[in-house]
Amino acid sequence: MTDPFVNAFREAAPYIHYLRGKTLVVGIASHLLDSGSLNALSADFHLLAALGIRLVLVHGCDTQIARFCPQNQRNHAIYPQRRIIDDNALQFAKHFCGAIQFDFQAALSLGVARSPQRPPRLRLIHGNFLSAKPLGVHGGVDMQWAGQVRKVDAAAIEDALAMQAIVLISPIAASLGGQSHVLSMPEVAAELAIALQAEKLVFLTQENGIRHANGQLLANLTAQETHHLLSEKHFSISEQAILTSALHALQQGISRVQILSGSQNGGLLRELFTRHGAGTSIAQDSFMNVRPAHERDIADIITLIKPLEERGILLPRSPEYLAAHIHEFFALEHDRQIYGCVAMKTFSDSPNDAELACLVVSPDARDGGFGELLLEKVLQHARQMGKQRLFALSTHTADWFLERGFQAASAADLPAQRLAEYQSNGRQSKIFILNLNT
Ligand code: 1C4
Repeated sequence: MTDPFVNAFREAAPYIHYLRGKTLVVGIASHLLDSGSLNALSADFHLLAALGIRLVLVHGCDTQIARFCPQNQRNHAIYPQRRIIDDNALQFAKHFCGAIQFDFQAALSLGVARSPQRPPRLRLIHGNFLSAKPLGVHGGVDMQWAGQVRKVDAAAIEDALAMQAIVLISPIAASLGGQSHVLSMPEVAAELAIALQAEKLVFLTQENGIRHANGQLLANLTAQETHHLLSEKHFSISEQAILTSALHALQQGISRVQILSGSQNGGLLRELFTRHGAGTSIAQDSFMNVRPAHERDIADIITLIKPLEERGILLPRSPEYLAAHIHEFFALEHDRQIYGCVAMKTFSDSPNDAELACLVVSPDARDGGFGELLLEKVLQHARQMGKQRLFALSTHTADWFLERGFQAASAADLPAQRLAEYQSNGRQSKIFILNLNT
């Protein structure tokens, strides 16, 4: 039996490799700054930085303003998700943001002190990386010192990241009129991710992720599903603000937004370095994607098919064969990992026929409809190419094909080229045909 630590570490390896040198923007909800989560989070930030991940952290201050300046209410009819910031609230926000920078410095130093092999000192850089503009007057109500992001100085942040520093950004920035404005943390995080073309935008919140109105935690959402959920209006103000900014970031080309608990120990690590992640992941499109396979997928395809070849379920395919025929393959991909494949073979002696071959879904992704998704892709491709019959040969999966409309057939139905191979390999596979004209 393999040690669970060894398994977990091996599972993390491709993610570590993939995230090295990539930029991660992490929005930290203001609730977490009160809850004592900062030390645990900072230890994880330390680890991420040590793994070569470029970190930009943005914290909120909304909970603290609400507590210390209760007169600064929100008025959603006037400006959704934002509160008016008067002089008093602005002063408070400046004090709070100043103090929290020192708390971050202290928490990051703790991570260093705890390590027996003292790692190099981590730099934390904070600066005027943003400019702001006032929200203005809405419906006759002046939002006062509440502002929004005007510009992100991406070049300056890049310079700081190039020094292997963690960049910490507070939700206050100056306008060109020389006034400070309090910004929304989710908006700042999204604008930073867009300006830096970050690999991921992560929101650390008090909740475990996004829940359906019935309480069910939603692990994966598309942008369209998120729009729909937002219209159901069962979210808190902070969740609405995060989801709205997440959608904006996705629209502007960020491929993935993750929302997870910042108070659950190690949640961020689980999200970044395990297959199943933690919390809610939002992407522009569906999570499992079937696309044409490329040469760079060959190693992953070999890992998938080898055990099945050894058990006689699939025909043996050498790396050379795969390299020569990779254009016939489709890969099932999620988060840049290959979870399945299928090939569509054609026959020069029988131009109306195609064969669905090398169909595999990784054991940890089975029974999720992905086999069906791969089949759909081949059907679509075969129809586009004007094929009239699709074959499949199988030793173990007869019912799977019969349940999907294939008919049992005989060797006499095979194209001559395929018949010759069938007779020579002696596998006595069952033969199935789907008529594509019906
Ligand atoms: N028989 C019947 N039903 C099966 C099944 C099986 N062997 N395996 C899974 N199912 C059922 C599940 O019970 C589930 O049923 P339910 O709960 O919905 O009632 C349903 O299928 C799940 O469907 P899905 O769409 O979620 O399917 P996935 O689990 O995503 O994937 C695979 C289904 C069969 C692809 C998956 O189980 C798998 O990878 N199995 C191991 C590989 C395998 O058997 N592949 C089929 C190959 S046939 C070969 C070649 O090399 O070209 C051999 C050629 C020759 O000459 O012999 C092929 C085509 O690759 N041929």
